[in-house]
Amino acid sequence: MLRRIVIFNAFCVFFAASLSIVEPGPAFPATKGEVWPKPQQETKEWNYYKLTPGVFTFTVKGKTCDILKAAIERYASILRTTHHIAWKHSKKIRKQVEARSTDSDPDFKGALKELQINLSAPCEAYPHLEMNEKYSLNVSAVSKLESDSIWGILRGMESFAQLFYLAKGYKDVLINATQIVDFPRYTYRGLLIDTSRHYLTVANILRTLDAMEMNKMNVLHWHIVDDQSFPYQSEKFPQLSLQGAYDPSMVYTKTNINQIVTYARDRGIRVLPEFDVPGHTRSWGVAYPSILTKCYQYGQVVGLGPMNPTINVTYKMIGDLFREVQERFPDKYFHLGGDEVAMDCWSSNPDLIKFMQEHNMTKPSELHAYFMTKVIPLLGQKSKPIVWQEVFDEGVKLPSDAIVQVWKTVGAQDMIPILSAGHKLIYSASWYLDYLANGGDWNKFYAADPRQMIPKHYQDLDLNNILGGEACMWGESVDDRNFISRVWPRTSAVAEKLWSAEQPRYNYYRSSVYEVSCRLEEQACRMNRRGVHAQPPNGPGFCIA
Ligand code: CP6
Repeated sequence: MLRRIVIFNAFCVFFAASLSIVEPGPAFPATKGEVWPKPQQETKEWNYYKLTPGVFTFTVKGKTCDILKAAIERYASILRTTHHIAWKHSKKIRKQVEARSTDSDPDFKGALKELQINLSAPCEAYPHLEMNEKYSLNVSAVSKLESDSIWGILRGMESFAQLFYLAKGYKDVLINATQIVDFPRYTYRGLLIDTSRHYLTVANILRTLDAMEMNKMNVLHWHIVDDQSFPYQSEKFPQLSLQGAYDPSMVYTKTNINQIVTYARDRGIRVLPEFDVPGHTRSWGVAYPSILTKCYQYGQVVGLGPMNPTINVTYKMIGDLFREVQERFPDKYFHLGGDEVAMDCWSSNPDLIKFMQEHNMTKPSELHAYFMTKVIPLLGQKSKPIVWQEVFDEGVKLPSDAIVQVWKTVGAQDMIPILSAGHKLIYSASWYLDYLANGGDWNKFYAADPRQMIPKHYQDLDLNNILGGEACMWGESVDDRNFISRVWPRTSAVAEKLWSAEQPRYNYYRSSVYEVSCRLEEQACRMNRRGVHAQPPNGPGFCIA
């Protein structure tokens, strides 16, 4: 026992001696009023203004619509809340800290009067892949926000809200004179949620959309069903969720989906449904076992596997269900999955072996190609397909407007053949949120920039076909309780890589890491102020929320 204590103490002495000296205070002090993700072009002045509720107003100078009206309500409320947090805090500390005064400060330019919003084109009904998100913002006593698109106005209003900061020691909410011209580096900036492995409540999905808006992300990829449960409530096939959901309460009704899609649209976020076929479909088979393949071992049926690609009922059901799903989700794209098909089950089934022989197929991946080739046309004119990379890798002839999502290999390797074939792609291999490293662990996400990964000598590839990327929060290890803090602010790192200007190859030891850390510290605190309980990104620190 004694020896153990001696060894333990020796360790402590060793670490104390090898660590640098610890200074008091936060590891990375939060910035004040820095916009996350960082704007493309920005200049800030020393001059600043004060937010006074009752004085400040939003005014509409150009076109308007319901989306803009809702946004004004929303951001007016956010500013009131920010002011209230400062006021509450100043009450708490007024005995200890002498409030600093702005009275004799030459940089103080008085009350902020208004934000004039000038939208020059009519609103679009829904956000879409090619939407314009560019805006310019000029903060002064009378501030101006301009854009050719409602989506740009939304991004600009978020930036405007983020420029406000709480001044330490006094109750004021301040904003510096600032000029911003801003637009995204990538058009597709997504987050995947998985509501099959664990059910997420509608309230939590709406909160996630709030968080995405705060980070200028624009696609919620909803991996709604999978092997473990079928929470999508279908009108045409009610048995799917009646039998396939974890619990009768754990379903998404037509009304729920409508609410989520509208809430997302109001924030310039697309909702991309995924119904993963032919693999990851075990939950479909609780009510409809006949559409799945019987897997054999030693001549015995041992269970059900992927969908049965050889029978018409499979395609009939997929077609009917997808037409219903297309009515509920207005997006022009539909994610068909196509990943991780258990082909060993297919090649164990005597009926499928016979089918392959009759169709001159030599390997089960040809069955996969056959299946996808039959499913893609079921989407009709209403939507275009997105598929996981296996579908491309296994040689399916994809329509030229299909998008391929890369998830298997970190780096350029899997992207190059897809780009060479002229397809558009979405990259997610570096952004698996279910991989946890130590501490805040956002740094490894921040190091990835998909266009930067392609070696320079691939000059003839069109890097604009890398539309963007997606952080993936697979549901095995997260439920309704830990979901938000697992996703945020780690996903904020992905959001900045996808929005902001290209940065030199990121190196953990560069001094810019410090600057980014301090800005992320502020962003995480800001999210908490607005009701998104993001975890601390950087170790020791504090947040007044
Ligand atoms: N579920 C589905 C998953 C995964 C995929 N598809 C997955 C695979 C590997 C890792 C994480 C998630 N859980 N339907 C692959 C796209 Cl490491």
